[in-house]
Amino acid sequence: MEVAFLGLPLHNHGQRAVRVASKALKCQSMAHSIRANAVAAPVETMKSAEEKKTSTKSVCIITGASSGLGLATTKALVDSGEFHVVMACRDFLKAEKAAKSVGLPKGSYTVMHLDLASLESVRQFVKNFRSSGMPLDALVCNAAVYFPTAKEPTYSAEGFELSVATNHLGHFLLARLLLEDLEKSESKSKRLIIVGSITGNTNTLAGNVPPKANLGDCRGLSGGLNGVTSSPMIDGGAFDGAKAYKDSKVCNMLTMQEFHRRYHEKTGITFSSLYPGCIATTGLFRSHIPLFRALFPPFQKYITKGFVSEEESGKRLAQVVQDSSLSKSGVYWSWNNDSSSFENVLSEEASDEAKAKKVWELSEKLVGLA
Ligand code: LMG
Ligand code: NDP
Ligand code: PMR
Repeated sequence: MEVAFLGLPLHNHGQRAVRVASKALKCQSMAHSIRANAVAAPVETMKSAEEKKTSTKSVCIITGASSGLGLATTKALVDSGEFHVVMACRDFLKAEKAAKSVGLPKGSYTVMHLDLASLESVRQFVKNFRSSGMPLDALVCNAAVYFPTAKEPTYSAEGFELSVATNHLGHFLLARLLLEDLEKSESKSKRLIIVGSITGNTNTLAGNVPPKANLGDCRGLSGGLNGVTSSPMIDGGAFDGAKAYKDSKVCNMLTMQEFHRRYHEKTGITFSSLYPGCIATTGLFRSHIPLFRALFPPFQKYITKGFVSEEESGKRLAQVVQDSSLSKSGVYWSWNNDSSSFENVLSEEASDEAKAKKVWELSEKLVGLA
């Protein structure tokens, strides 16, 4: 078997994809039974006290809620007593275990299958969610993958480079489809949040660590990121996993602002992005070299001082979902070391209106909306 740097198998992602695909089939039917239980409350009226309580809660979908930031945010929202969380995850059993590991009470969450690396799965998720009868008050686009050691690109079901496909294109389709559900929400504060990052912003030190994010003229995105007739990279360059991740975060932040410009006034929805802090212990770094995984947390804790715990990051994202002081639309939120939130300034590229429009229009074509 081919082996990459320091013993990490090169075919890791391929093997994972196969395992997840077979698991997904098994999980569909389990998802049904759990959904039927958890979902009954919001649609039925005369039920037990417990179910009545659920029906007064707002509903928030969080993608990638099976670990890291997504799980911690789920926990914070459920603990607030105000939210029922739909954990939109590609690995049903992992999500169930994760929910149990943080002590989420039965009925306070619903796991639904979503694989962002397949547009078909995104569309199916939207159908499943709608048939559950739950309203939608907040959507958090949180899931992401990062392939820093990959020498060659891997691809989504539709053949798009996998990190941009998962982190940006899957979420772009999901958010576009669920916009009408959010619009129907009776909540006073309906929100659509797309998680961004400091590393996509070249107006920061962290954003200047090579390779830097740069979408260029988007010729690779325009060509479909397929590595055959076009480059797998948005800017048309040679594949670089770390850059693809940072580029995908730029797309996330541009998309949030384009949503704001197109839909905030019309719908009243609050659109936001954020940098939750450096959560150096999450699964995001699972395919990085072991030395990096060992040194990264202490480096962030003691040298950059940018480190935050998963719990703290979850509280921050939960604020963006529910806090009335963070209800302004079009904002990229960050936090000071004393954990007070502020409206941060995006890099020139991540706030470029013409680029946002271009990424929006090219993404529409790739996901089949235009
Ligand atoms: C790329 O390496 C990889 O090629 C790619 O696969 C992906 O991982 C990508 O961003 C992710 O990084 C780029 C390179 C950039 O990264 C490294 O070389 C990291 C070190 C790897 C060494 C082995 C593992 C150890 C991991 C430890 C991680 C934390 C580091 C701890 C030690 C830090 C001590 C300071 O890195 C560089 O090229 C290094 C220099 C980059 C600086 C860029 C900053 C630009 C702005 C200049 C400001 C002045 C610098 C002040 C620095 C103060 C630091 C305290
Ligand atoms: P994790 O790896 O812990 O969590 C990522 C989640 O995304 C996992 O639940 C994962 O599922 C899920 N996911 C990955 N691929 C897919 C897919 N195809 N379909 C559905 N779900 C998928 O990382 P983090 O918690 O750190 O990352 C969460 C967000 O925070 C990301 O948007 C990241 O960019 C952002 N962020 C993270 C920072 C950090 O320092 N960690 C800093 C700034 C931003 P599974 O459990 O099955 O693998
Ligand atoms: Mg970075 C100065 C502060 C700072 C902050 C807040 C981060 C956050 N990083 C900082 C500095 C540096 N980092 C410096 C000076 C270096 C060179 C030694 C450095 C290196 C580095 C690497 C190799 N940093 C990294 C990596 C990664 O692989 C991570 C990455 O880029 O993922 C895309 C990463 C990160 N640094 C951060 C944050 C938040 C990350 C990770 C994740 C993300 O953006 O989501």
